[in-house]
Amino acid sequence: MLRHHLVLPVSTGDLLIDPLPPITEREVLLSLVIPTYQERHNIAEIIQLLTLELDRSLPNDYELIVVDDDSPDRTWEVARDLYPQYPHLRVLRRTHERGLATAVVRGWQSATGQILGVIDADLQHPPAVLGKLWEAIASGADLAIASRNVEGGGVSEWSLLRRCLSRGAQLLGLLLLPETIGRVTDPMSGYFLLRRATIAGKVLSPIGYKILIEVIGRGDIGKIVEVGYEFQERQAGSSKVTARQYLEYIQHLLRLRMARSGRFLRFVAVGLSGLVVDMSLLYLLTDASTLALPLALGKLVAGESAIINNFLWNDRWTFADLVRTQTSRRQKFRRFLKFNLICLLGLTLSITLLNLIYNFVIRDRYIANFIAIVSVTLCNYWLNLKLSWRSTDSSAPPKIRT
Ligand SMILES: Nc1nc2c(ncn2[C@@H]2O[C@H](COP(=O)(O)OP(=O)(O)O)[C@@H](O)[C@H]2O)c(=O)[nH]1
Ligand SMILES: [Mg+2]
Repeated sequence: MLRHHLVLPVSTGDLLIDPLPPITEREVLLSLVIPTYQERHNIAEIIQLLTLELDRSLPNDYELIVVDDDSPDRTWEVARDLYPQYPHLRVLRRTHERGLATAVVRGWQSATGQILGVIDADLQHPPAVLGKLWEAIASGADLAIASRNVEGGGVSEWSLLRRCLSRGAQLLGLLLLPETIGRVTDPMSGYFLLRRATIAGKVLSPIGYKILIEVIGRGDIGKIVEVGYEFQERQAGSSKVTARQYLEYIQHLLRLRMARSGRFLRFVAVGLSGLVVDMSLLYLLTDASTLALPLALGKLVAGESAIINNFLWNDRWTFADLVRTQTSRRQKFRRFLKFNLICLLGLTLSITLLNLIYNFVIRDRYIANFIAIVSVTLCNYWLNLKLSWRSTDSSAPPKIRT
């Protein structure tokens, strides 16, 4: 294998992971990123421990990628000097960008593995847990997280204030992004493995420290497994967390919220355009002054035209990012059939709800209709996200040799 005694270049541009690893002389299964800033006193030990662990469980099938943000203590240089002892080690020195979460993505961009991971350099994440995380992935999980909040996990020496801050941050996340933060017990974890395919093709845009919420928020993640671990106290160096990281966390949550709500607003806008199509056609086809076709026939044509209109807009705009890799005619037609089916289901539901609300809850047909439309829109959106666009071609995750 060609050994670089130079520190490797870092990608720039979008924080986008390719579905296929870059072509190199050697591919591996696992690429583990170790973000560092001012860790010269920890880096040798963490590399040694990780190598011992992985030489046992994945001999010759892993790489360790240190991503250092040009630390003034020259961590990158200390790491690079370890090359002769560790053939699986690579070092990236980043000079144009800063921040933990983006460092992790830059590391993954240069990764050759199908499984990507991250672990802190400061020995607070015990390398021994890697084995269990790997097992979870090998048995089909998309994401395996080392967690402080499941059995076997903990933060023994944390002060009450620190525990409260951590729980408070989690609670805020739950309020703003329940569908993301609520999926795991330790959304703040910085120690996990995931399948490349779950985030490939998505433009990531994290701020600050919390790479895991970005991955769950924007990735296409099915099964998640959490493995307990005890967060160790730092022995050398110091934490870089300050009040600023709390602010960045809130900013990050808001950005993710906007990204997700933006999709819903697009869906609603498309729905309104469908309403215009439906109404106009109904007028043109059935009005006495125009074609005067039978009402049922006119409504059928108008309704189906609105469905086609909505499908095309949603496919090109609302869910465009989800279909980037599924552009064949067959895949598109399958999405259309599912969309059609869900719309018909929505219509049935809407009529039923309208009747139920009008007869049993509130005797005002417009309020009843409004409640029915809002409920059905939410239901339609969710079903289409999960069925028509999210998993058009869901194949089983690739089996991994352990
Ligand atoms: N590349 C890079 N790594 C960072 C940065 N900030 C922190 N890290 C690394 O990320 C890991 C976790 O950081 P730390 O400050 O210990 O966070 P804490 O454990 O939550 O207190 C350590 O390996 C740090 O060296 C950064 O801005 N860039
Ligand atoms: Mg730390």
